[in-house]
Amino acid sequence: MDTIVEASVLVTCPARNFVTLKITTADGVVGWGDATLNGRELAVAAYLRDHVAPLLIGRDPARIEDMWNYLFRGVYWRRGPITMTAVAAVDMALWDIKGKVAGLPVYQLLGGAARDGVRVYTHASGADVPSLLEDVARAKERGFTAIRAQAAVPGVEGTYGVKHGAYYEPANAALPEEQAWDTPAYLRFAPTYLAKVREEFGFDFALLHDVHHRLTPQEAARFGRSVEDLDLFWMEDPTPADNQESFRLIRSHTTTPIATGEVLSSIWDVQHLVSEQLIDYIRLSVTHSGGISHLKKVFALAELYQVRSGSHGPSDISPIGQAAAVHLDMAIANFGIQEFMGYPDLVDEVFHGGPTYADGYLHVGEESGLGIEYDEQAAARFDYTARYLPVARRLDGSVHDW
Ligand code: GCO
Ligand code: MG
Repeated sequence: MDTIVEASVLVTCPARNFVTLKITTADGVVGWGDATLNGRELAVAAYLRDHVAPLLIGRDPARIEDMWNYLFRGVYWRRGPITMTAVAAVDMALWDIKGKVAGLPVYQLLGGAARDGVRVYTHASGADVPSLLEDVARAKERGFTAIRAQAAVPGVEGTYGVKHGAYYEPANAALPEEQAWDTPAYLRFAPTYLAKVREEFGFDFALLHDVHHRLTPQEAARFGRSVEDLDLFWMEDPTPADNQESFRLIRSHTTTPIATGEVLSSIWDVQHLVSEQLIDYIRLSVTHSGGISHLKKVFALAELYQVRSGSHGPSDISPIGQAAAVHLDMAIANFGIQEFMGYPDLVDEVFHGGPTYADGYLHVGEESGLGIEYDEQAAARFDYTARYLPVARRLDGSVHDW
């Protein structure tokens, strides 16, 4: 039996922070796992380094399901984003090792290709409507067949989802920036620019929009109804999913498809949403939801209810997490779409390999394991830099969901 001889936690910041778990076996096989949780990176790093890594030494890397249960059930304290991101990193690294030992890409171990490629959506945004339209045109030129459109609400400085420069990076300050939020202004404005995108570019591509937890169920119902003619692929996170039942009200008033789940991390967080068919797409990511082993079960549950996958894939999930996502996307029956935001150029210096993009799709290669390697020497040049997501306040100064 091969055994785990080393587990180390690596933190780097090539333009943004990433946490990576490296597991090495006695046979010299190395597996990589993504443990990045935006703005809470060091909490996961400490959880892994202080509480998980010592438990891994001497264990059999081949027993992935047993390891998952050991780390989830065995520790008594369970669920939550920090725990589930730490468990995910171990799980991903063990799948990487299993693939490398077998000489097969991970998607083959998950059942093989259920499709030829993984359809992705990218982001288009603008500080005003003309610049949003230019950005949509750029995304179309790059071959994307699915585009998320966001524009800054006039008078609402720092609207979420809008790029400053080439990349959208919301974790932008050493202490959280405070941003104003005005729901009525958003509700008046957003349907008008989504309509302009359709007027300009037609209907032969998927148009997505992220509401980012900004509405009440009743407001979301109104919003969804007001954009029905625009044929959105989805409206994302129309309201927080803390109370899963609140989606029923939205559902009963609009046929605009609903996606949610990027801040959720376990099958129990989505059980009601899925089994009551209150949503259409489930957005849990491999990185934040217990890894490939757990997310595969979430998608299998969703398959029973015709809910499809639509995994979160922002730049705050590392290229290792993104690679793991694409392997899983390749192998499941109820794949919907994968978010693919891309990364700042410096990120390529640390992460080598990974899925390749062509004509609106991501493709994994035939390398064994996850097909991506972490360059420790390059990573060591970039020190962790504190970066926090903003906080939203309504016009009266009270805190709103960001
Ligand atoms: C998305 C998301 C992100 C989040 C970010 C927070 O749909 O891609 O909403 O942009 O805001 O992942 O860390
Ligand atoms: Mg989102």
